[in-house]
Amino acid sequence: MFNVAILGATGAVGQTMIKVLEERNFPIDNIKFLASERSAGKEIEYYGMKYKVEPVSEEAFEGIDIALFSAGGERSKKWAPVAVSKGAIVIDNSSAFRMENDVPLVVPEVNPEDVKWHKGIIANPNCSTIQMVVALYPIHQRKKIKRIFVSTYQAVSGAGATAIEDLEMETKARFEGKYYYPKALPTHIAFNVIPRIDNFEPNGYTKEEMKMINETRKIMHAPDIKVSPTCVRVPVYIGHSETVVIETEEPITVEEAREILSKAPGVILEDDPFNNVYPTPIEVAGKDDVFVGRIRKDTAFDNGLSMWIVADNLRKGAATNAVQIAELLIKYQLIKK
Ligand code: A2P
Ligand code: 11C
Repeated sequence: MFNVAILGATGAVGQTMIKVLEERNFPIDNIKFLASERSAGKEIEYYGMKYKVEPVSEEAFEGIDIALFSAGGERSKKWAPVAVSKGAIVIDNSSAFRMENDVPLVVPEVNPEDVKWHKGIIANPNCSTIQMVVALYPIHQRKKIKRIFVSTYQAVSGAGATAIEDLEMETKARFEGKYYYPKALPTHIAFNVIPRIDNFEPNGYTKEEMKMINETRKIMHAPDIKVSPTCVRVPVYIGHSETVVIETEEPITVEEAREILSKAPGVILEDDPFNNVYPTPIEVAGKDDVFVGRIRKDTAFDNGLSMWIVADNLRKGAATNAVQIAELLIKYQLIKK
């Protein structure tokens, strides 16, 4: 049994982490819910018991075995070294450490063994990257992928609890003929789509897009794979969707891809377009798997395949993946007690 702390417990991902730990019956001795001063004293229920949220502090990490972080990059940079110095292993959902050479970046269905070389911090990848590599890695193992073209349709919950409120408030305001300007998103989201997630880099790509390039290479151990991403925010509460086109070195048929994906860990194939069967975010929200549909031969490349990938960004894209990493730590006996 382990002592667990969640930093960012009041946030959209933090709340989902609590649910996922409970659902998976994670072996917990003591649990601590940490957030900012603003939330101090708020109550959170876990297994029917009420716990008070504590403001994060150095002492809060005393005796903690596993710390799940989801309070933004700045908080991770500040508190992860503190938690590690107190003996905790940090599983960090932010982008703060993902590309550090001594920090494993792990998707349990793809590179579970990478947890073994951690030095205290293990990074949880970006949500849009996780769902893409869960679906593409099994294909890559059979037919090497050279190139990936991906466009995302990302839910507002990826930008946190305030962005969820933004979608609700702006939609209501529009129906009431009132004006509302989003607080957490860069422009209007109700009845709109936004071709910008995170800040722009000098090369014209956003940080979110660069994460999809760099994280994919690191997780799949495929430094040469080419990724061309465009990331878009859509007025959906939960569930990121992606159109993905791959080019493989060898030809691959639709039947082969379906066969591979029907057996792939963490993947559910929902691909019967003529009977209107394909995944959508509303149906996928609340589930832990990555759903794939619309697999078809791409018309622009000889060895090309197109598909549609959907997953719950708060679950497999964040909380579930983090808890699965914690389960790997137990499986490989990496937690010192
Ligand atoms: P709080 O609710 O006290 O602000 P989201 O991504 O949904 O916006 O959630 C962000 C999470 O990060 C929340 O739990 C939030 O707590 C937490 N957080 C934000 N700022 C800090 C901070 N300075 N110290 C600790 N936790 C923070
Ligand atoms: C979004 N993918 O949907 C982002 C959220 O690097 O962990 C996650 C940002 C990150 O807005």
